[in-house]
Amino acid sequence: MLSVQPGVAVHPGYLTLDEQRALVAELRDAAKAAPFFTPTMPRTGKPFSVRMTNCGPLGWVSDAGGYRYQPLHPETGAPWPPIPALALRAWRDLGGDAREPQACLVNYYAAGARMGLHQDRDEETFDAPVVSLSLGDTAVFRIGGIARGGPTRSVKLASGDALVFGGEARLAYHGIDRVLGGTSGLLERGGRINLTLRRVTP
Ligand code: MD6
Ligand code: FE
Repeated sequence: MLSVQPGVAVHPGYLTLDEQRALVAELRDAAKAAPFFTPTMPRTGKPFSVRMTNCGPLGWVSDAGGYRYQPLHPETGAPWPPIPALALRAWRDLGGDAREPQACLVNYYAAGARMGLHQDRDEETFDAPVVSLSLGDTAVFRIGGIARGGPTRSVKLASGDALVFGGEARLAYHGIDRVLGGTSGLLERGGRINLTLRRVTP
């Protein structure tokens, strides 16, 4: 375990290669039930470069109606598929004593996709940490403090790494600067998948 700053820990190689492959297979099934969609920014309507889907009772979406959690896929109207077993295991291993996760956001980064600095603050409770799993190409993750514009540092997240993000860092600004193409052979078409598990209600 590598402590990045108080509340933020990276667990390099948390998932073995076999587990990473099994999780990708679970996600392939999930994406059949809940296809990846392209979220848009609430005010500008600008599309995200990251494509998303969700698993679990609640899914995070963004469109003209704002950022929110909802129980149904925005395009198919179907409930989200269940959270993959290995993701639930990560939550139980790393999430402390928090209640079961309600949302598992799945982000897909094709070449050139990134995610700007943001806070995760659409949940009704910040008591539980966010547990994140990375699959595929290595990402450059940037993290700062809870005020926008403060100093930041970057950490590389490789395939199989877990990140726990909680405590005094739960509202810290963070984002993905870039994904380093060709650094992993896990995903047939390359790119990166990130799962973030969250508790939404107390
Ligand atoms: C990503 N992750 O790794 C984006 N948020 O692709 C996040 O935005 C994130 O990894 C909160 C906590 C952990 C995360
Ligand atoms: Fe985030």
